[in-house]
Amino acid sequence: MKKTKKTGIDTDCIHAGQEPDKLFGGISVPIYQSSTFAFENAAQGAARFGGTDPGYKYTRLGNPTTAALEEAVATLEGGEKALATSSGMSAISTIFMTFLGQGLHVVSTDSVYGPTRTVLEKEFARFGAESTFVDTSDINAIKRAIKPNTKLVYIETPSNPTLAITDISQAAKIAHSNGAILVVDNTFCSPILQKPFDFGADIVIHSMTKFLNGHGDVVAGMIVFKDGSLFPQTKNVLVQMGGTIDPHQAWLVLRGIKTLSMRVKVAQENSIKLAFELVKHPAVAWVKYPGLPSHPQHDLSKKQMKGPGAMISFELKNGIDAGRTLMDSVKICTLAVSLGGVETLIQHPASMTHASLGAANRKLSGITDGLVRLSVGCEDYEDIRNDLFDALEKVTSPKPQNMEASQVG
Ligand code: LCS
Repeated sequence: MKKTKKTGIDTDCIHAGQEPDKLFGGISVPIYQSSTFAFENAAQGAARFGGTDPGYKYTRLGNPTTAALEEAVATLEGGEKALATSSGMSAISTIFMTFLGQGLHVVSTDSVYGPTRTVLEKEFARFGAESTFVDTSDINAIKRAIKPNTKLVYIETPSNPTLAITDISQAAKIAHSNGAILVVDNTFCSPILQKPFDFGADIVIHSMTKFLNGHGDVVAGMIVFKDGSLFPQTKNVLVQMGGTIDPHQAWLVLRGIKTLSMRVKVAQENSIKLAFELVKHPAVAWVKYPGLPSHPQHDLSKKQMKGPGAMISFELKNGIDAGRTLMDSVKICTLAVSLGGVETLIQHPASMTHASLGAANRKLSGITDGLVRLSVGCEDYEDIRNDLFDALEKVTSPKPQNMEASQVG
């Protein structure tokens, strides 16, 4: 796209980073499926490694298809630079590896995606990094957790799976006034619904496995930087630790992004209708969805999100036994982890995505044993609704709650 003026986000999904190919004019970015790049002569090779020639050298260090994807996502987020990674967890651990270390501290949302917490508590702790997990939807809890050695405030908003919403502006103020940086995992919203840089974030993280790609066929991640200042040190860590993306994977995400805006809007429309119907169902104990006035941060969601999104968490009156019957009875909604794709997925965080946290941490983070998480897709609304409501018909007889999650998902 020859950019003459600022374009809208729907246009950017289709064109940002995606210039027609210079060789033949193909409108789809070519997949440079090459591990290495030939130099014309020894001097050119030396200049590339010396940094005076910006050409490509080796795909772990940079690749044209990957660069197109990085430009696309940086544009969508309103950031200056981006680094694509092999998974969302690779993006997250690269950030921890870059900014934490012996005696350094991170304050994090307690109900983050399970492995984000586990990697800090079990892996980074082995190297002397400290972490404190708090309910960051309570801004005072972040303030209380800050220490002189805090380098990172890490928030996931809305959080997975409790959909708690953290005030990004407030979190940024606290982080900055204590010399720390604010990192926001924007996976649940995508840049279509939330732009953390507009509220003071320094770095945005994505599991591109989710909404950005959206087709359930790729695992990938992205780190986006508001400005260039934190980019070089992070890039060094990423390329040396080796968590970079493969060009074919990068191309699949680029293709997915072309329809990001349409997918998010359809899935969100379905979710709004579903949340308002679910909340009235007699078998349902509660529904957590940012679009419902009953959501504790409903007003904040309207301030910092452009829409309530496509993730719904709910609990049935008869707890996990009823949830299990529901999950075993659906036919169109698929029982699977992951989220943000065109297909509606249903899963049980306590025994699947958040099993690794252990019962005590789950309880502290509000992840109840009966919580069922729905990632609403783009199927016909009536089909999703009827599938779920037919399955809810089977949830009748009350049974005691005796769930003890042990599997790792
Ligand atoms: N951040 C969030 C908010 C996530 O939900 C996930 C994965 C990740 C990061 C990690 O991304 P990955 O490495 O898998 O690309 N969330 C998953 C979930 O809720 N179910 O399965 C994976």
